[in-house]
Amino acid sequence: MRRYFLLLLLGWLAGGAQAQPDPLIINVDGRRTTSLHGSWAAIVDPFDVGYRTYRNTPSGNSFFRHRRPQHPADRIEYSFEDAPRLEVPGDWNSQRLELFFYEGTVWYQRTFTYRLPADRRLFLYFGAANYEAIVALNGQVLGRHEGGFTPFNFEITELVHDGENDLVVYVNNRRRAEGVPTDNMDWWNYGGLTRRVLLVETPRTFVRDYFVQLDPADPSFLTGWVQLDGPERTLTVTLRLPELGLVQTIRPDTSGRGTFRLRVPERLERWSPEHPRRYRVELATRYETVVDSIGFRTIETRGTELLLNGRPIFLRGISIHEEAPFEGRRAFSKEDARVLLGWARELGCNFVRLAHYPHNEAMVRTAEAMGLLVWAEIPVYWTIQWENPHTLELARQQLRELITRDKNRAAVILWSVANETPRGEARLRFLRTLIDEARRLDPTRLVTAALEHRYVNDTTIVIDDELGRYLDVLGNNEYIGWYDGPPEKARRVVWQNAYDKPLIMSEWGGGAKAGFHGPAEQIWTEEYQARLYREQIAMLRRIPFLVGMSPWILKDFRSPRRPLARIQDYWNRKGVISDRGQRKQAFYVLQAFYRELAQSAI
Ligand code: GCB
Repeated sequence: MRRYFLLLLLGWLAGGAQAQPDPLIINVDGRRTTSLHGSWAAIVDPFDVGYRTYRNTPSGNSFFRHRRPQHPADRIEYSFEDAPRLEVPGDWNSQRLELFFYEGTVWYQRTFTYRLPADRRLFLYFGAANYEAIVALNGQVLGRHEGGFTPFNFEITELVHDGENDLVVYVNNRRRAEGVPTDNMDWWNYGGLTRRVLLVETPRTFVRDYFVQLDPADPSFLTGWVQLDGPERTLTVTLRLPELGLVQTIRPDTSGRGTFRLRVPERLERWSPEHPRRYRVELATRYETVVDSIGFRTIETRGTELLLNGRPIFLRGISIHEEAPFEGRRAFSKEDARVLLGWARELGCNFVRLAHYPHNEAMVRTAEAMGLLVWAEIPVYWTIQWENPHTLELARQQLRELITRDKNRAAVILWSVANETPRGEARLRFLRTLIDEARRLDPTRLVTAALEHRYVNDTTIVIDDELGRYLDVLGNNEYIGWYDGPPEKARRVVWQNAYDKPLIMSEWGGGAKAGFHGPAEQIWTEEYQARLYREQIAMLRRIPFLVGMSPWILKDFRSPRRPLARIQDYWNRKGVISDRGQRKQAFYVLQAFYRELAQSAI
């Protein structure tokens, strides 16, 4: 029934809501943009009256039409003009108490004025909307996007009016069994226009996308491609790296795609955590110059080693959710990123796992500027619908959008395709498709996943998940001392690896309420968590094929799965920093270990 209704709805929207977003424009920071941030009208619509009638048929008075009464007797039972308002960017849960647990529809609306010159194009760009968004401009539906953590854009060149324009966005964050993520996860399902919303103005023909990296096969060369969009697809593009004195002319083919390969001078300084050097990169046509800041490095494996710029590296990491410091809301700003990543630096990290979904672009760019290596991930989490082709397509689309956005970031070394997924044939097929896709889109990085392990006997654990065959780097989550026995169990455990590949312990940890003190045997105390950290560290030191770790987690984060009153109160308390920014004892245990590792690495 539900499906039937959906089909009907999609049909009624006359193709509009079925329409996919246009191909993604990358590096919007390097373009001419207008912010649509600020206060938007927001109608909370738990029963979707904005698009369906009491007979469950599509409503002729959909909110996309944004009608206003013309006569005193006009009955229009909604009003954007008088609706309460929400800040954009921002999740709705943290902005209004009654929306704290809300999962459903909110209709956003605002106006903007614009004058688009005749030779220019205009796009509406969303950093992300969780989970499903349908966008309408001046009463016309542009299309729909599914997936709460990746960007999308629609071209509005032909629809935008000279002067005032009316923008309506339907956002629905209902959890869905067939979705990515599915309906069961350990984080807050923050809904809304959670990231930036921009107008992006371009020339008729413009540089939509590009990839500029060292050639992994021979890093004395820079290779890549540029993708033009528009009528003049064979327009000449000039690639310039002024600090290196490099200039290259690129001649795209009739599909707008042009490739290049050029030798880099000896003096090129590689990007690394110690020296996060980035170069100005310009891509110019006769109509525009797109400027980016790109670092160059190599990443590869050799047996169980991980090599950055040809040298073995140990990843001193921490896992992070995209939640703001000091408060329970989605993070979206540069300032949020600076604080969160600043804490990681204070810990002594050279690596962050941005769990469990693509974080906002400011996080990745700030990590790159600070010299933090990044594990980037899509929300293929726990038990999703492995047999469902729609689910696979969704996962693939999100992976594509993530890689498209971040493929020029030197900080990103790992694409992770899954977290704690159950072994089985259908899952293997599903994830292999994603791994192939990641390699096809980006041959310069390594592919990983956070796996689970198997006890061979009481004390021997083996990582032998068949997915390991297809990954470059193994990730493994383990909770010895929390879900899996007491912390001291770690003393007896021996880890085995079925593959000649490096391992990152992508999660381990336990909960503590900041300020709660007591004996180290007492669960939820800072002392218990610190004890667990000491035991874990002693164990991890003994694993020869270990190349890094990202303990769970930097900061306490909101989760509906954590109802224990007075301790959790809907926060997952495994942070080494509390939701208010207090460092727990475990923070200092980890910091001391990372300082020691950093010293010995010199
Ligand atoms: C896990 C999950 C993570 C959870 C964590 C926990 O294994 O990957 O998302 O939040 O455990 O705290 O239980």
